[in-house]
Amino acid sequence: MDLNRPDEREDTRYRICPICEATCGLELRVKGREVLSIRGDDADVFSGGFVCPKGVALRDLDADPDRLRTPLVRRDGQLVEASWDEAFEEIQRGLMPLLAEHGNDALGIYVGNPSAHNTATLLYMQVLFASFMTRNRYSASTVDQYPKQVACGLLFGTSLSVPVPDIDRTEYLLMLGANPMASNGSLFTAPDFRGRARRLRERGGKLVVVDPRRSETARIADRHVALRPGTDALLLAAIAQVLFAEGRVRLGAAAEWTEGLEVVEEAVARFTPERVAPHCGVPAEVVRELARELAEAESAAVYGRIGTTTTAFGTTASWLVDVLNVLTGNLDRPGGAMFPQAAAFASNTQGEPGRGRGIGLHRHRSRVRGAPEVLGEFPVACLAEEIETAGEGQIRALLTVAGNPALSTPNSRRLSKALDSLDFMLSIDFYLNETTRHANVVLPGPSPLEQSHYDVVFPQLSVRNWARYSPPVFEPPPGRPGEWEIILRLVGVLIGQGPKADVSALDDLAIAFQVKAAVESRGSTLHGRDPEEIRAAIGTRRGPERMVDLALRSGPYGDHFGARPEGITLASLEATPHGIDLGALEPRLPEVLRTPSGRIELAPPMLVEDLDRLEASLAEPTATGLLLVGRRHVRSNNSWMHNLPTLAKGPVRCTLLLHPTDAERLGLADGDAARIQSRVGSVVAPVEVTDAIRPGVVSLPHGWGHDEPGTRMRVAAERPGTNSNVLADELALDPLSGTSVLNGIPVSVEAHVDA
Ligand SMILES: Nc1nc2c(c(=O)[nH]1)N[C@H]1C(S)=C(S)[C@@H](COP(=O)(O)OP(=O)(O)OC[C@H]3O[C@@H](n4cnc5c(=O)[nH]c(N)nc54)[C@H](O)[C@@H]3O)O[C@H]1N2
Ligand SMILES: Nc1nc2c(c(=O)[nH]1)N[C@H]1C(S)=C(S)[C@@H](COP(=O)(O)OP(=O)(O)OC[C@H]3O[C@@H](n4cnc5c(=O)[nH]c(N)nc54)[C@H](O)[C@@H]3O)O[C@H]1N2
Ligand code: SF4
Ligand SMILES: [Mo]
Repeated sequence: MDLNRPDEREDTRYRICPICEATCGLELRVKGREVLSIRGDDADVFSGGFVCPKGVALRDLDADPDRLRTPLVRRDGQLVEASWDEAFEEIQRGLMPLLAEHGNDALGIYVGNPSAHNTATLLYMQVLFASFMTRNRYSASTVDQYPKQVACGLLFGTSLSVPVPDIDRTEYLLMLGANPMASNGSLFTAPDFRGRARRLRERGGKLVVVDPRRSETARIADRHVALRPGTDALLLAAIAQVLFAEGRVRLGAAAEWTEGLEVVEEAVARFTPERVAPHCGVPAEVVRELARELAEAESAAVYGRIGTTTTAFGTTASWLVDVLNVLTGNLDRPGGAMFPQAAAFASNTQGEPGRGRGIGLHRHRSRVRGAPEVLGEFPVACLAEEIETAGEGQIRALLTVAGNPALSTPNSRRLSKALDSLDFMLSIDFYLNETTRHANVVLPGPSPLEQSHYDVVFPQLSVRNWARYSPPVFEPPPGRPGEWEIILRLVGVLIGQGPKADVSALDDLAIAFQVKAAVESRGSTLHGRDPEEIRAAIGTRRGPERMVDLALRSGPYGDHFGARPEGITLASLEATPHGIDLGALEPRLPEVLRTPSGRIELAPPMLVEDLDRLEASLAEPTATGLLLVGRRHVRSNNSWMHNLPTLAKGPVRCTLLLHPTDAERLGLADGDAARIQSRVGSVVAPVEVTDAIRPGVVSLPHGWGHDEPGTRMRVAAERPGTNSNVLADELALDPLSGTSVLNGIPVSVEAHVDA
């Protein structure tokens, strides 16, 4: 079928939105190669018509004249347009001598957030990592969710076995450090949070939000607890203490599968509400009430997100969230915190049910700072020093894929400088932005509307089970490779096949490898099957489609290549453009577990020991200065949608929120310019005075600062905003997960006087 209909007739297409974790189904009206309009797909089995302004703005993204459509190659200091062949020859020339001389670790790789929403980059970067080993792997995960993944990996055995709140059935939702009214949910795939929260309250349930700011979510909640930033672990430990002390612990069905309860009881005993109250800025009585409400609710779920993870105790706070789910009998039961069962790609549906190897953690250390490896990566906060510091293992070349670390990671001024000192840098990205401007070669993938879509990650984090697939809305222009082909061609260079490697042959090799793994893996639904038969059955497809088909068909709902003829295949998803609903979440204990013990390891020694560090924080004086936190807005997405006109319009959003008492003390008024200073940097931002923020706390969103030279984002540059990560300290980490402290950064604020 010719998707770009030359006859210019209007047509309707369906596509899952690839922007955020809500994964809304979209309905697009198109004419020829043009998008006429985008709205929510009412018939989508999961999102039911919900859409936000960013989904609608995919039209702007598709049409954006600044979006790169051709590779860029640096010639005489300037990035100029080049052919795909020229670009790959330049990569061969610039990169391979460095690797030959210094080894693979000389290439650092940073993978950014959109790659988790892009089937091609997600699946094919795995191929790249399987065929090219470097220790120097980094990603946005260490400025985001790694604390939760580490905690869940230790408790349940795989890093994506993250319990999600069963919002559609729960009677009580305790939410910490998350603002799904703006973010649309994270590690919690739940389109239309507002509607779900409304129904929760209509059936008599309660929503409680813990956040130093009266966020959009706190505004629709039954109760808002404005704690001091960085103290969630203390609050959660104290809630656990109350549950034990008042004899309210009831494990329910999880009891049979849980070990370490006594250790937890003993370890949290010292965190009484009275002790933590001054630090949390929450009265002891409120802590007790929260514990009692949680214990007494018919069903309840505790959920924590970025405000809890990007703090000095991120992993411990994330652990305690699920400790509370276990202690109140809410883990793995309807209305509690449950494990989705994804149709494909989930490690907790693979291998032997109920037992596994657990996760890899702290297996080696970074060269300069000695920071521990976490789930195969080093903290991105170490990236600059690994580039700057000479010696064996130094990063001399960098690959970035769908990432903008120059805005998104701590002490970004230092990192920007470091990027300039690289011998070679390659970016796979479709904008010339604050990061890619440093590159020697930029390779742009096609418009998202020219790529197919199957969510690899988010069905593993979703409030219902479902399977949905979108074919490309448009065909890419002739000669324009898909992102999977770009990555495979790069693999060809990296493994020594040169810039003209046979991409198709590499793809065949990759799938053959996956089929082999599936038939050889004990516990796989394909164990013992003939690999030739499986390969033949999926052989007509190419690229991500073939991998998705293999994963779906061998997955828990799959047709198992004939063994379950009624099961799902990619073809059955193609025949259902609004998706297949696989039902409400169901209890999965003990089969979901992949821990070595086959139990929920509720008291991992690393986390129990960290409670000593947490207790020590009680001895530190509560800071008298200001603490900086972040926030999100529904019309913005991290650092990269600011060039889209329909999103960019409206009031200036990159403002410093300041409580009236702080504003008065500092002599600042609405609209004044404030200078904000931290240990590592200083920026200027306009002030917005509001009582929605806790006194002593200021809030500035991240992802702004589009006024660097050498970028090509004309709309964004009109209102560049301020880069808050100039203030974030690259030395401040949660030591267990290597994740940066991005919330609760000590700062000083003063009136800015123009020199
Ligand atoms: N201070 C502070 N800092 C933060 C945060 C915070 O809350 N506070 N949040 C952190 C979090 S949660 C995250 S996830 C990170 C995000 O950090 P990053 O992932 O590094 O950055 P993004 O802003 O998401 O930039 C995405 C880049 O991918 C490109 N891109 C978009 N779609 C595609 C695609 O389909 N293919 C390719 N190849 N490229 C694409 C865009 O052009 C852009 O350059 O920021 C983190 N930084
Ligand atoms: N519109 C929009 N949607 C997005 C994104 C976006 O940039 N824009 N980014 C996407 C990404 S990559 C992610 S990871 C998710 C994140 O999704 P969420 O985790 O929901 O993130 P935020 O909306 O930043 O909400 C975090 C809240 O934590 C609060 N907070 C700060 N410090 C603390 C603290 O110490 N303790 C507590 N309890 N709260 C604190 C902040 O005030 C803020 O209200 O959103 C995703 N969705
Ligand atoms: S909430 Fe908005 S950005 Fe997120 S998936 Fe839905 S339409 Fe896309
Ligand atoms: Mo994120």
